[in-house]
Amino acid sequence: MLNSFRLFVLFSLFFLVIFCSTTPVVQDLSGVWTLTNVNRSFSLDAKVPGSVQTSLESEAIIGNIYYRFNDVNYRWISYDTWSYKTTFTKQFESGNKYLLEFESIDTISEIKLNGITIGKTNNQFRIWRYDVTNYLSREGTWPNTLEVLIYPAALYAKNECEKYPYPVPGDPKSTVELYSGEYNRQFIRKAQCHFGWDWGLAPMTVAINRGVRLIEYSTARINSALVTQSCITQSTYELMVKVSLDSAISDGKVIVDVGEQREWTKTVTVTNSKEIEINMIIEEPNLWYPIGFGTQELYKVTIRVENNDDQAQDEISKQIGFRCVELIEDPAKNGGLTFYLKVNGIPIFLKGSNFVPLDLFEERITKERIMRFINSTIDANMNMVRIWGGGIYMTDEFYDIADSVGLMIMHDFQFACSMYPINKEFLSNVENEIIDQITRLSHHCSIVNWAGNNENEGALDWWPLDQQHPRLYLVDYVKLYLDTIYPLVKKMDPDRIFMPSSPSNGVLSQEPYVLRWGTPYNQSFGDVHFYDYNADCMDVSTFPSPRFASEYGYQSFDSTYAWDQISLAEDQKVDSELVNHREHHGSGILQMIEQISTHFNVGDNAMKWDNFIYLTQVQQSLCYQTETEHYRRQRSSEYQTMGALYWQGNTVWTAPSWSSIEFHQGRWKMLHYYAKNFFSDFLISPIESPTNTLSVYAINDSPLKKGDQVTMKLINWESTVLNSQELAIEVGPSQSAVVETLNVTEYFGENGCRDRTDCFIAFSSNYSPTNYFWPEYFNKLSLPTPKISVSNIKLLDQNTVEFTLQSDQIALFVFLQTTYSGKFQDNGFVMLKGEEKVLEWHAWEDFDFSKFELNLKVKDLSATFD
Ligand code: BMA
Repeated sequence: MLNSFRLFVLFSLFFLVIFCSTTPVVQDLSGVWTLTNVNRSFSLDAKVPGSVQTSLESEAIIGNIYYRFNDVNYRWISYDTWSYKTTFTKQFESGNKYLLEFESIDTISEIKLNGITIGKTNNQFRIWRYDVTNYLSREGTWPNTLEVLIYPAALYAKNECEKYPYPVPGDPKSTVELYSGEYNRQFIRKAQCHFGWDWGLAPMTVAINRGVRLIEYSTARINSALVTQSCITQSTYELMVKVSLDSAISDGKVIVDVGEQREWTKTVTVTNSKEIEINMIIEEPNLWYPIGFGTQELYKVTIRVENNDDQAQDEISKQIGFRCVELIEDPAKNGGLTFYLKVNGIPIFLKGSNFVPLDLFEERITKERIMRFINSTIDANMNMVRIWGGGIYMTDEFYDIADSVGLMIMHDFQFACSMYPINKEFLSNVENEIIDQITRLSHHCSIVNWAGNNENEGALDWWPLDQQHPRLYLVDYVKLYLDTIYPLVKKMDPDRIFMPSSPSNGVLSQEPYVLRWGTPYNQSFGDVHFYDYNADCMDVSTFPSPRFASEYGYQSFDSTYAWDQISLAEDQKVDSELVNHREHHGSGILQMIEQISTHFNVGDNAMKWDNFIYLTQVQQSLCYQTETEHYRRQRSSEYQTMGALYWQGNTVWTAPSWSSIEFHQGRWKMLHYYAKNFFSDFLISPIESPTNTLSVYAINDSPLKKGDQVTMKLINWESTVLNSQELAIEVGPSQSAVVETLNVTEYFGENGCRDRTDCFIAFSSNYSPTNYFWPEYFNKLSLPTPKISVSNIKLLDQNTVEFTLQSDQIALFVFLQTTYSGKFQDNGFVMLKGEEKVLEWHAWEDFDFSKFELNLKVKDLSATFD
């Protein structure tokens, strides 16, 4: 009797919960839809989220999009009109409300529900929501038909351009032709690199590229919650939560809880309101630190709406981390102002790369690929990536992972290398985009800033048109970034650093908000982007001495493995039609050849496909090493350089590019292994002055004093150690200091080194990777031809192979590759005669251990000798 009574109570409680629970019900509408083009010559099943291009590829209607010239061959797809259709049933409850949500549509579309147009979209970066209560079928069993018609983006952009009262300078004809790209990108809010870039194809994706859902609710639903923080002191934070409800709540409350154990909580009662602001003071939270400076403490913020009977109406949660990010612009030692970040009071040298979309077909950006990229970034001792303005705002996953590993993000708004229109419609479209993205992203502690755009301030005098009418375009620039975007950031995300552009000189005054105009490449203020392809990249005197180098770089080729996936044997020549088709940077190949010939012997062997590829990677690695170490050595100098983000971490297809990671499987080029070394938190870095003084720097990025024992060895090309010296060094926190100086000529002479072509110096230590001083370029030397053997190949665990390398002569830039994707413990290194090197390789995929040896290729510089 007692038992059945208990059951009865439990049952009643269960139903009470079910029927009283009024929280929104979400129906996921992603899945397989039907895709047709306008004349119905194509009809296929297509995944949503997904693009027309990848759907046609999976149904084998077109071939591999990345193969040979297919970027151009398949451009027709983007000129057709496409219809995505699905049906779904929904038990309609009168009195309830129904909302249809698209996280992103790419780009110009019309949305129809049961034949009626419910909305039109014109911005890939907005979240589109429609109240569809009046358009749903009232009969639960009767299916609703949802259709998204997507129109050609290039035609829309062309039309907008033609309607515009005056020209808006952007990519000229020569550039668009070089990229095999498309025109007028500045007239449409679609990822700007979809139109082609100097490292990328122009896929002109047509897509429902993120989630689609139907939300059913009956009471107050949380439409959005903006969660931001302001650092009052390093241990006191103000958390600001702005909740926007879908409909006014007449009587109820909003509760904000911080932490799993509700360490902090605040409840506000609400009467007849849709917009609710809750500010709370958080005392002494555990802080979030960038990687290398502490742990990443994260807290869950839960925002709950309840009615007066304590019944939940809606609830959402976001993950946050408390940290103080300050941009320090103090008078600098050499005039001008400093420009660096302090996080939680610690000055941080920013080390990293610039990020472009992981894939231009967004549906292919899996969590695994994001993880691989971010892990690769962290593995290479980087603490930051800059999300560049010509791509996309990434999905939440990306920022969640960055938050959890301590990777800082500099974030451009998505405008790049162009002037932009400023008509009413465009500006209001941008406003909504900024509101959507700040609302979605502002709680992420990894994001340290918002920047108005990439290089558009610099672009104010790039073209004849803006040179002729400087005021016209300057006024437009101010209207878009300073009068439209900046006030939104100030209002919505006031504690976040705003940079007008990258690069920029920062601001002259915050109130009123006035930029420090003039060339944004001024080294005494703000950040710079620096490229000089004609100068010798191993001569430090050609580099600037800025406060922060947020872009710099040189090109190289992807591996032969990557090219094998997308080309034929006939394409695999340095001057083939395919290579020229994919080299979008004017004179890029010639510049690589010039740079290589300055430092290496370039004969017939060097120009062979795989050797040339190898040489471009060796050269690229040396260029970035030289330039990055130059910036790092200057952290304590009068220049106070405090950041080096090279261009570019990743890329979007197999082509000559600046990237250190290939598109194909996210494999590391040689540069990425070098980055791991040149970004090491503790680094020994030698540099010779024009008067032959070698200064040996020790760079310590950590906030703790560091002592180390450095072994300095003078070695000749027969691998004889002519002199070996131990240096006991000590470097203060966050400092770069000279720990040893010597006169190269005297030191060589005294130690039996014939001349500069006879020897080099190696520096090894406990905390720094081995680094070298090369007194002469490699084409001046007579180098031995080593034989490198591989032995003791062992499987350490399912994913790790260990093996031993040995060389019978000195071997330079020893580069290991396998057909399997994975990463080596070290690569691109130097081996001395007789030296044994035990290395590990970590697999990223299943592989056949018995074939590992066969698949392991070892190359060194001698392969390029004639
Ligand atoms: C920069 C970037 C990109 C470009 C790169 C290489 O200035 O902002 O626009 O791809 O240079 O040219």
